[in-house]
Amino acid sequence: MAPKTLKTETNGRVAIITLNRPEALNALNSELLAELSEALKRYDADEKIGAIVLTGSEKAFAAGADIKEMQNKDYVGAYLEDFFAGWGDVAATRKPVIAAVAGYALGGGCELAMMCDFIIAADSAKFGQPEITLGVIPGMGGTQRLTRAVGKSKAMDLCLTGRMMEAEEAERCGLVARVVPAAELKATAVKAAEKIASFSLPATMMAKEAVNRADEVTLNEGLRFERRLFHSLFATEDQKEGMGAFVEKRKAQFRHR
Ligand code: CO8
Repeated sequence: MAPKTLKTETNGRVAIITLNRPEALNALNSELLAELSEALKRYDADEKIGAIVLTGSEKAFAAGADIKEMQNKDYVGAYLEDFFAGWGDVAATRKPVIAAVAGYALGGGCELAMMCDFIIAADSAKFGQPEITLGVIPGMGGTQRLTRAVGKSKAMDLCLTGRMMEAEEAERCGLVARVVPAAELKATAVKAAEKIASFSLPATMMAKEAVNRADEVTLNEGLRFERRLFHSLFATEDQKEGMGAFVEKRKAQFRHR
């Protein structure tokens, strides 16, 4: 059955997922979570796909978790269903995922963008963790991933005041990798994804795994982990092709194996 809350398309080895709940500025409800999880798992398992772009509309990447769906929850119910634990599936995607953000990326929307591997923002993008204005706090990683991305002072400022920051500030503080004019957002993100997808898939997946490990372990453990992955890539056909092509002064033709 076709998803109701998002659109999916492929462009060569790139999959593009567009959040599509315009009536609620792409607010994240359980249906959207289920459909997004399903799409990401499908592309993760599809060997023809090498990278994924996640985007929203011109007005909103996502304006947060769906407040109307959440408002009547109680503690025990939220605890028993482990409300929103399913968002862990998004962060667990193994192939590279680029968030292409225009307009609002607030609350769960900012947290969703941060679950991706990097963020390309339109100059219209606005990021924030406004949960405090609703009497709660971020619950999908905002206090953790944001702090790692921008440091304690800026994370505190955003989580405690609930203010929004513009794309330029988001780039300056390291939340965003690049800012582009809004009209060029999708093309820029797809081009970056095409570049990633043209490289050896085991290498891009291991690069993602190794960079993510930096958030979790000590420097020495991270360096050991990186070295083991590096060694393992010498077992791939793509390492032979990549280095062979350099020596023979030709463009590498990776087989993604
Ligand atoms: N949830 C539900 N509906 C929403 C949401 C939302 N987060 N955001 C916007 N909408 C709806 C509006 O209710 C409105 O619907 P309707 O036309 O039926 O009234 C429609 O989208 C358009 O919105 P506005 O009319 O408000 O549009 P504006 O351009 O005037 O304002 C804003 C845009 C500033 C983005 C405004 O909509 C806003 O402030 N939205 C809420 C932002 C917010 O507070 N987000 C945080 C939500 S809480 C959260 O994300 C917690 C995540 C962690 C949960 C983890 C659980 C474990």
